[in-house]
Amino acid sequence: MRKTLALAALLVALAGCSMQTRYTLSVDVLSFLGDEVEGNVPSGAFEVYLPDDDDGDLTTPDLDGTLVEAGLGADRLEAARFELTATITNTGATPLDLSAEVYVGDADTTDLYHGSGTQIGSTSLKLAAGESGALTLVVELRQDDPGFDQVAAGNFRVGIKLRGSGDGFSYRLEGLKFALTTKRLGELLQP
Ligand SMILES: [Ca+2]
Repeated sequence: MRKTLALAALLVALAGCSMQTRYTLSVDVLSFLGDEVEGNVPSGAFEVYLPDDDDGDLTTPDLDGTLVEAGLGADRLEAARFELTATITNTGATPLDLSAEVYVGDADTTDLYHGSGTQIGSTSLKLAAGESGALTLVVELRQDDPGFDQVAAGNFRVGIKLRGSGDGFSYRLEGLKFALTTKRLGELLQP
C-alpha cells in the first residue's frame, strides 16, 4: 500500500499572534517509511530510487517518490529546508563512487527523476573497499530557487536518486526531513 504523508491543516490562532510570526512545519519523512530505510544494492553501474515503497525491491524502480501533503496552499511558503543523512557501507572489494540527488515534483508526477521533477541538491561520496561513511545533504529553498514553486504548491513529491559505480554497497537512511516555513502572518493576511 502506497504511503502518504499527511499533515494536519495549518491552524492559526489569530489572538495573541504577532503579524511578524512565522510558522515552521517539520515533516519527518523517515517515520513514514518501512523496510526501505535500509537495503543492499548489488554490484555494477547502478541507479536506485528511494523511497522504494512500491514493493521494497530496488531492482524494480519506484519512480514517483513519496507524496507530501503539506496543506499549506500556494503563496504561503517562505522557505523550505530538506535534510538527508545516511550511512553508506561499501560492501564490495573495489572503490565505491556514489552520488545522491534529491528531486521534488508535482503531486501527480509519475516519474520524478527523468524530466518532470526538479533536482534541488546533490552530494557525492567515495569509499574504499569495506569502508563506511556518512552521506549528508542539506538544501534550503527560497523563492526563485529551482523546485520552490513545486514545494510551495502545498502537495508535492520528493525522492532520492543514488547512482554511481562500485562492487555493491548497503545503505541506511538515518534522517529524512522537510521543514516548511510560512511567510509572516501579516503577509499571509494581505489581500
Ligand atoms: Ca521497487
